Amino acid sequence: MSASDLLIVNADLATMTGGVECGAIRDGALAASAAGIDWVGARKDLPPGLRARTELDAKGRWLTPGLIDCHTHLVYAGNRAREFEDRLHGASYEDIARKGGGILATVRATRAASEETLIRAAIPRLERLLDEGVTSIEIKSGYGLDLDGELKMLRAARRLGAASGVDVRTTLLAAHVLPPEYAGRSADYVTLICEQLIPSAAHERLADAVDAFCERIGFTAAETRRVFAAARAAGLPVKLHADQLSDSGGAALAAEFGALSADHLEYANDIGLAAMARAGTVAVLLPGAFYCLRETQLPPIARLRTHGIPMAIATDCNPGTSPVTSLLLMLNMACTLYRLTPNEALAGVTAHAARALGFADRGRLEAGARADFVLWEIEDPAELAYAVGANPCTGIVREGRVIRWS
Ligand code: DI6
Ligand code: FE
Repeated sequence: MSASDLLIVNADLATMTGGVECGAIRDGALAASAAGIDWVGARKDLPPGLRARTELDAKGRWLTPGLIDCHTHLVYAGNRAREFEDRLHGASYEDIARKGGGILATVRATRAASEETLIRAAIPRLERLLDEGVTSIEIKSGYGLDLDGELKMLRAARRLGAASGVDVRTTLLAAHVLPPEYAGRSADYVTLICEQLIPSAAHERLADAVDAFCERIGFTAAETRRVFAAARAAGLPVKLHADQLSDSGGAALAAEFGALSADHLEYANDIGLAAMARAGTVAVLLPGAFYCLRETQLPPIARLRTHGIPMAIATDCNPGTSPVTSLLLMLNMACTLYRLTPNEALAGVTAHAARALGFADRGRLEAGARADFVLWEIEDPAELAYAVGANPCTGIVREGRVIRWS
């Protein structure tokens, strides 16, 4: 066996490779290089010939895969604190949207901002997520809604990844809301998405996937189908904001196009869930939006379990429904609000979040996986979901490089 860059010993490993209790290996060891994890197992089974340039003592603490935030709208300008106050006084999210506020308020601010301004605004949000051990993140467009604006957002997202060292996956969400200049002409806007925005984003390699908001205040199922057909023609996988505020048939539509994920799903129907199970579509749960909207319709957790649909959890970081920059807080909310088990919650930000982004190489501690992992000052992995406002992240390794270790 050739030498690894890094050997971590004296760690309890939450491998997330299935089974009960997060695939735990007590008193484990892990060898890794920039190219990936070379070996994982119990320390007593370490191959005698295994050598590493650097050895790190985890001092009995827990090591998990790097966390993956698989649904964010991290890049945007401005904020919607006033709208938050309006909602507290009784205005609904949909009322505000119909009056030209909501997503469109952020569209105005984002269109007016330069790429640099968008990056500068997003950095503190990104840093808060990285500080909690996020090593891969998805970032959507959707506040530009024209060629320049959408590509500007995607470029800002790509540059954030390059500057921060975190792996960014970009998603084109041009079908977020109808831009004002297309009022009454939604078919024309969908044509723009299909004939210009998707092909341009694909050609410039700025988008890794395509998403849509299939909803009364977003796009109809028929319009979403057109967008997805164009994504398929461009060779891009799809995801869907599905059944968040009403049953729009989103779950079934996502499954029909073999979507990587269907997200939110509060109002999803059982036919849609069965179709998702057959298609292997991941359910992404977004408890931050549920909480901020004071939603009372719970996503169908029991039925997701019955169907064996993998559940991922993400922040949905956005200025309207989820101004959230803590993935650990989402673990807590997924347990407290949705009654996920702490183990399900941890799988939701590791193994299942990886699947929601189409990654086969991460979210688990296993040989061959990307060398992204996090060390936690905890005695039990359940603490990651249990504590509110704590950040026990004490070590971060990204692609085999030690970013933090104390
Ligand atoms: N659903 C959401 O939760 C976000 N977008 C969407 O389609 C909200 C975006 C916003 O309000 O700015
Ligand atoms: Fe969202």
